[in-house]
This record gives sequence, structure tokens and C-alpha cells, in this order.
Amino acid sequence: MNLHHHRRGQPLARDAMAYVLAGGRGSRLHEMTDTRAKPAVYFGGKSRIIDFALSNALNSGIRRIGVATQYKAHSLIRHLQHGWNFFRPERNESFDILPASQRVSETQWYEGTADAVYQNIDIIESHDPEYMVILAGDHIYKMDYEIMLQQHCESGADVTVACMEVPRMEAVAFGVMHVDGTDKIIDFVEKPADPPSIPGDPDVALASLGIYVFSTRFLIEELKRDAATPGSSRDFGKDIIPYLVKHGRAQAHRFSASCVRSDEEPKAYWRDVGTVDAYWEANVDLTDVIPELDLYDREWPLWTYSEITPPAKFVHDIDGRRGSAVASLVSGNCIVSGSSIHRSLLSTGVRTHSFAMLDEAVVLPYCHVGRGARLRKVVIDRGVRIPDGLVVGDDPELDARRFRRTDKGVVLITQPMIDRLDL
Ligand code: ADQ
Ligand code: ADP
Repeated sequence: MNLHHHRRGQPLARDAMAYVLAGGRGSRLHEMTDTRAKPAVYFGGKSRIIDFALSNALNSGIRRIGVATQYKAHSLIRHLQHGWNFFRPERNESFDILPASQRVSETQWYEGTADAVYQNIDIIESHDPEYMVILAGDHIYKMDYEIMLQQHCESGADVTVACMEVPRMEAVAFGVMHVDGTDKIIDFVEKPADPPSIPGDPDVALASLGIYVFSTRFLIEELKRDAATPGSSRDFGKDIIPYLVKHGRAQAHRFSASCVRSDEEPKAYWRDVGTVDAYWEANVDLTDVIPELDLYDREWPLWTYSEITPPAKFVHDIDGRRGSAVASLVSGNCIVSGSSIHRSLLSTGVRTHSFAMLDEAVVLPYCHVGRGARLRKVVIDRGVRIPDGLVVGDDPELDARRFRRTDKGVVLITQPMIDRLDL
């Protein structure tokens, strides 16, 4: 697909700054986010979750980016410095990493998401963007923000909020809106226990994706107004958006209008991989013959930091029978030695040894899988050394005692869990 086909008029992205909120922990990923923020969690073999939002910004033509970090930001910041540090001020580009740092107030942390922008107003002003695209750093999707910017300008709204129809019961995790016939938002509730449905379909709700476009001048006024409002939790979803729906003009933008799809992709793709099950499933889905998410689309490349590595290598076992990976994604510096690997993702530097069997395994960088280990439906955290002969996926009760096993039967394995094993 040629992106320029659906662009009308002048690109607005060059006048915009993308502001990525990357401070949340993502506690439902459990031990995966013990040491790193959710946006820094590995995804798809070679990338991290935040690379999707950042690649969207870059591919949309945005050249000014700020990333607000807070929770366990070390590995995230290192990733950003390694992979995203190529913007040049002399070309009117910028890339700012903005840790919560008592820059404005005495409180050390950003309170809500709006505060994470408010505390950096001076930095935003120094770049002087006409528009602000506020994003979360923890979702998997491909979207052309230029199209949303154009809709924002054409409609004259105070804020434009990206939205998508979701099954009504899933909407408890979202901001849920009602719109009129022109997609003006007429009602907005943040994370309702009983989400209202869209007219005519009781099983579907219109959910906010937490992606907002404002003119910078208006946003700054709003942030200051909100900061001076007693009782505000300083959050976009809880405070700013509901206020603007009541007192201003908030417009909905359909994700389907700006979602980027290659010819290979059957439908619009947006995922919050915030639980171990969703994370495992979205990764393993990539091994499908035609996955719903195309990582190979050269029109919308996924940029990331990636180590320079030797190629992946496949070696036979002594019988000359094993030593292959099928329906799998294998990254650089992996050595698959005498193992059988099926519907799995091996990140950089994974070693698997003779007679090991992996099925539907998501293996993060620099793991070792010992001889004869048999692992099914697992997520293995970075650097874990799986002992020889370990079996996971045959005995649910044993798995649940040793590791973190979800209701859907996905087993998350970390090194401390391995260290505690009594083998
Ligand atoms: P949530 O995603 O639940 O809902 P929140 O937890 O505030 O809202 O996180 C939004 C983003 O901001 C995340 O990427 C998170 O990492 C980041 N973040 C959270 N607190 C932060 C802080 N103090 N500093 C920096 N970054 C921070 C929001 C909206 C809903 C909408 C969903 C869509 O509030 O209306 O439906 O996003 O996922
Ligand atoms: P995280 O996985 O928590 O996001 P990083 O990717 O930033 O963290 O790195 C974690 C640590 O693992 C770093 O100190 C990195 O240098 C280290 N590391 C690099 N190469 C290897 C290796 N071959 N084996 C084990 N750890 C490695």
C-alpha cells in the first residue's frame, strides 16, 4: 500500500510532536515487569513494545518525539538511547527522554498521564510544535497519525480521540464513549464497570485507544487549567477528556480510518498485550502462515535497536534427525542444536541443545534450553537457563507450583523460579 495515496493536502506530521507515555508498570504481566516497564518488554523476537508507537510516529512523518518514563525505566531508557537516538536538532528533529524528575513540583513522580505532560511544558514549548499527538507506549498496532491529524484540523475540534469498537465486556478496561452522527463525542466514561454499548448493538462498545490529538496551545492551556483544579487526578482519561466532552468539543477518530495494513493483513490490528495470556498469544500468532500482524511490511517498517549478531544456526543431533525450527521466528545469534522447535519465537542469542523440544514457546534473549527439555506453551524471560530434561506443559498442577501458570495454561518461567526448583 502506498501511504501517500490516502494523504490529502500538506502533511501535518512535520508540525507535530509525538508524546509517548511510557511510565506505567503493566502489573498484569507479573514477573515480566519486575525489572522493566511494560513498554520495554520484548515483543515479536527482535523488538520491544514501545517500538510500535515510535515506529508509527516515524513512519507517519513525525520528527519530534518525547517519551515520558517513570516506573523501572532503566532498560527502557537504555533501549531508547541505543535504538532511537538518531534525530538531529539541525534538521528540526528532536528526541527527548523525560523521566519523572521533580522538574516542576516537589512531588517526585508524575501523578497521572496529564501531569506527565504538564511537567514538561517548557520542553514542549522549546520545540514549538503546532500539534501534539499523545500516545501510550504499550500497545501493538500500526497507525498513520497523519490521517488523524488531518481529521483533527478539518473538524476544528479541541481534542480528537482515537477509538475502536470492542466487545462490550472488554470495554471495562477502556474509556468508553458515545458519539453523535458526526462522531462528535457526547459522553465519555473512564473504565466503567458496566460499559454502555453503541446504539443498535448491545454487545459492542466504542473504546478510546488513549491516543489524543490537540493543538499545542490549547493543550497547554488545558493542562494548566486542570493543574489548578482541586481534586483532579491529573489524568487524560479521568479528567481532561471528560471535561472537554462536557465543556468543549471532542471528536472521535476511527482507528479503522488510519490503521495501516499490508496486503497480507486480513483486518485492523490493535492489541494491548498487558496480560501473560495476551502477550503469549500475540507473539505465537506471529508464527501463523498469514499472521494478523505483518512485521515484514516494507512500507511501514518496524524500527528497533538490535544487536549486531552472527546469523542463526541449525545443527543436527547425533542421530542426524533433529535440529530445526518450523513455523517459527528465529533471531540472530541463535543456535538450534539437535532440537525440534515448532510455533515458537526465539529472540537474539538463544541456545537450544540436543533432544530439546519447544512448542508454542516465546523465548526472550539469551536463554539456554538444556538437553532433552520439553516445553509447551511457555514464556521464558531473558537469560533464563532451562535445566536439562525439564518438562513443562504436561502436568498443570506441577507447573502451577513451580512457575506462574495462567488459567489458560500459559506458563511464565523466570530465573528465580528455576533457582528454587528442587530437581
Ligand atoms: P490506561 O492505559 O489504563 O487507560 P494509564 O494507566 O493511565 O491508562 O496509562 C496510559 C499510558 O500512560 C500507558 O502507556 C502508561 O504506561 C502511561 N503512564 C501511566 N501513568 C504514567 C505516568 N505517571 N507517567 C508517564 N506515563 C504514564 C488509558 C485511557 C483510557 C483508554 C486506554 C486505552 O485512560 O481511556 O481507553 O488508555 O488503552
Ligand atoms: P531487559 O532485558 O531487562 O530489558 P536489557 O536488555 O537492557 O534489559 O539488558 C539486560 C542485561 O543483559 C544487560 O546488562 C545486557 O548487557 C545483558 N546481556 C547482554 N548480553 C548478554 C548475554 N549474552 N547473556 C546474558 N546477558 C546478556
